Amino acid sequence: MANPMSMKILLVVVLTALAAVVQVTEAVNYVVGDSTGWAVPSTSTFYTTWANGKNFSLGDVLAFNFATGAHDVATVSKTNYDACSIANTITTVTTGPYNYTINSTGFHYFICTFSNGGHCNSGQKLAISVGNSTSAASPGSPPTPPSASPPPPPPPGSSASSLATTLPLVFMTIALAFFY
Ligand SMILES: *[C@@H]1O[C@H](CO)[C@@H](O)[C@H](O)[C@H]1NC(C)=O
Ligand SMILES: *[C@@H]1O[C@H](CO)[C@@H](O)[C@H](O)[C@H]1NC(C)=O
Ligand SMILES: *[C@@H]1O[C@H](CO)[C@@H](O)[C@H](O)[C@H]1NC(C)=O
Ligand SMILES: *[C@@H]1O[C@H](CO)[C@@H](O)[C@H](O)[C@H]1NC(C)=O
Ligand SMILES: [Cu+2]
Repeated sequence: MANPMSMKILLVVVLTALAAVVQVTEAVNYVVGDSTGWAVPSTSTFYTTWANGKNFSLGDVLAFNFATGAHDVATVSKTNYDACSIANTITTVTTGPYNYTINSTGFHYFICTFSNGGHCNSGQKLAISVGNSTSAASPGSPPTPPSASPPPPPPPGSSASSLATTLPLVFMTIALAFFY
């Protein structure tokens, strides 16, 4: 028979673990450039500064706010990012605003291809590093997909929101356990 005290300790441990899981799985929505949006910035280091100190994770969203026809969002290699080369883009999205869901770890490079790379040369370029959110892989091993399927943006009523609704229930249950 478990004594009441150890039951309470167990509940606290479970609750703490649950809170940690909720924090880890919560996707963050980043507005690229904040109020500046996705534009030709006033300083060429603007988007580097914006990205500094941010911890991007799988499932997070980068919201590129721009008007269709004024800018675009191209994903490119590091080489083309550095050179602002618009020749070999990986993907190009011309319709704004655009929500990019981070679906792989490592570096991601974005540029605007307008003005034959002129916007990019003026600083409309973004590089982000996405850390390993899952347990550490062995050093030197090739990057492995962290999960079988990349986390899709949670539609209403899916895991994230259902967790949010079940969590208060968990709290209530624990509160009751303390009273009785
Ligand atoms: C980003 O993650 C690292 C390592 O987990 C941590 O040291 C740092 O404080 C985090 N930065 C922010 C802005 O949360
Ligand atoms: C982008 O995501 C934000 C936050 O989830 C949402 O408010 C906005 O409507 C989305 N925009 C597009 C174009 O999907
Ligand atoms: C990640 O998203 C981009 C843009 O939506 C897409 O082109 C690419 O195929 C995706 N990669 C994976 C591994 O799903
Ligand atoms: C992910 O972890 C591996 C192994 O520890 C490391 O080599 C790699 O640089 C990490 N990637 C990122 C984006 O931190
Ligand atoms: Cu542009």
